[in-house]
Amino acid sequence: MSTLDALNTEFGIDDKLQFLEGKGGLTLFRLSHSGNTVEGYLYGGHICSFVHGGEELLWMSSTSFFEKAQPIRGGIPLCFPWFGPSELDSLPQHGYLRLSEMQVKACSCDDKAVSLVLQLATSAIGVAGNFAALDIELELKLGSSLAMHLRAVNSSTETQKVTAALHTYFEVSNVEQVDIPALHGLSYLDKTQDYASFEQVAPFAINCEHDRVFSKAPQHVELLDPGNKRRIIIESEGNNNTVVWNPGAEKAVGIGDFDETRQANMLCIEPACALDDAVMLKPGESFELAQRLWAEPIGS
Ligand code: TA6
Repeated sequence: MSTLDALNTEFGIDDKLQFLEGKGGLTLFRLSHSGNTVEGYLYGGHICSFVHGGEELLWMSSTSFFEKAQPIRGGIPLCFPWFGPSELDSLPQHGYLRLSEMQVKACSCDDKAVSLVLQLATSAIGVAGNFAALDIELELKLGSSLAMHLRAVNSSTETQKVTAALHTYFEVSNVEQVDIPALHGLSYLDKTQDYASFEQVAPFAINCEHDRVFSKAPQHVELLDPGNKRRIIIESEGNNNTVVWNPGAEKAVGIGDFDETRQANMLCIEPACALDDAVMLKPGESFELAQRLWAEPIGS
């Protein structure tokens, strides 16, 4: 029996959960419920599409790699167990989870939602250092919204420092014309200016590279997109920060797997625990970072 057949036999749920061959031969899962659809890869537990109310909410780069050892560009990369560059030079930016094949742990379905739980067992990780002793799990729940919970348990005997982000690439009509009112007036560290601290002015008006780590993260954030006549709602839990990122037109050209022709159509808003807000996980302790996403017509 092929791997796909085995997955479908053990975990498939009629038209609600299927496993298929995705790009680059990677294993794709498709969740469908309440008229909404999510597609993602076991590789990285990486969601690449969320169609809500018939509209795609996520931006994907048409020039993304779909091959092991390379991260997927767009959708929702899971940055874990570190966000940004590693403190150890030899390790990859944004952690090893987005470069690791997850396994299916469980699934279920009722009249409200379909759920899928993926796991990355410690034994599956070939990364040096203490990080190898984290048991990582991603729970996805799709109904009228998409909820995702990234969890980890420190199964080692030493305290581990963890940073993380749900690095969500949203599809927008024009990044210069969208706004995120919940972040107005909040202070942020600007990665493009050596992490100097500033206060966010209103409206956002993103017409150049933005790479901002907001230190007080509201748990309810709305991305207003008048051009698409919609607002995307992001409810998060467990994040100390919110990161806002668009590389700007110039830098986008230099990112090999980034479709620069659609740079103005993306904006990352990322619930995160970053920089000085790292979490110190004692042995046996668990970490959880979560978000729930959905869209509503503007004005409603
Ligand atoms: O979240 C923002 C950020 O950390 C930026 O600094 C930018 O480099 C981006 O993530 C993308 O990182 P990546 O490793 O996926 O190219």
